[in-house]
Amino acid sequence: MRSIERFIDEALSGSGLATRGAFALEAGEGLEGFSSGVLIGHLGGTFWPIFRAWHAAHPGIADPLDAWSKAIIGDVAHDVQKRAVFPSDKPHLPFQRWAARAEGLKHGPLGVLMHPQAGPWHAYRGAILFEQPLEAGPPQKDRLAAHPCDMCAAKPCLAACPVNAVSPDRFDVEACRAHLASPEGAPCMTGGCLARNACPAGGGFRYSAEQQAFHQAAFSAG
Ligand code: B12
Ligand code: SF4
Ligand code: SF4
Repeated sequence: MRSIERFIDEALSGSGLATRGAFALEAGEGLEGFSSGVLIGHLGGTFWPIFRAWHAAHPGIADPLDAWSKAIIGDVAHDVQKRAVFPSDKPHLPFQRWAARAEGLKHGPLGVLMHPQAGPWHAYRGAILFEQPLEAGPPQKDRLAAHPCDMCAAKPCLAACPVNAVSPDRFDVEACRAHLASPEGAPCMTGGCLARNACPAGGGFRYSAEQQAFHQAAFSAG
């Protein structure tokens, strides 16, 4: 691991977030003057109890997970005097492309990148950008690691959605949202996406029902 990633990880300790690898920026990604970045996110629900306590102390705040991520990662970026960017920034920045570059991950039918250990149970909360290219570090342990979907013959995610929103190459956002808004969508709203939960990959990293209900509420609200 590069020294800057180690420094960022130390600064993030106690937040439940961690670095998720470094990536080179490419031309056309709209971030003139920057060459590289370090991704920040989580595997499983490591941040959930910490975020929940913060949320309880900040009731009524809009988009609380984005606000918490900006507070935590913004402080670290301030410490290293660099710019922080976030998945919620508009126009949207290509976080999944950066993650594919940083961690060698590929998409599965659920539309999320599949992690070799955590399966679909992980996400990105921000990135810190650098003007200079980051020096080459040692090879990432998980880089270009096996893609869980390639080893999943049964593909239960494709059969578990009651409205067939999940298919090998497309996620039907409209069908999913319509189901979530109907009374029949209650199980997906309270316990999480049935298709994501049918996935055998990353079982030990599965989010709690409470965390899944929080994400589903945010997703269905648009
Ligand atoms: C807009 C958005 C949505 C929209 C529309 C998604 C869409 N399919 O277009 C809605 C609200 C529907 C949505 C839903 C969800 N999202 Co969303 N979303 C985003 C957001 C904010 C912007 C995406 C974007 O347009 N980026 C800009 C383009 C230029 O960037 P990009 O890296 O090139 O990303 C595109 C490609 O990777 C492309 N892609 C490339 N190959 C493939 C292959 C397949 C099969 C698919 C489906 C897509 C795909 O998909 C992206 C465009 O949508 C990103 C955060 C971000 N800034 O990227 C999160 C993000 C992609 N979402 C995420 C998640 C977790 C979800 C949900 C599971 C939410 C939940 N309930 O927890 C659902 C599931 C949706 C699904 N099954 O696809 C995570 C994915 C993490 C991961 N492990 O990969 C992200 C990265 C946010 C985060 N904080 O980590 N999302
Ligand atoms: S069920 Fe199988 S194909 Fe579907 S996302 Fe999980 S590992 Fe991939
Ligand atoms: S949340 Fe429910 S409706 Fe949407 S894709 Fe998952 S299983 Fe299907």
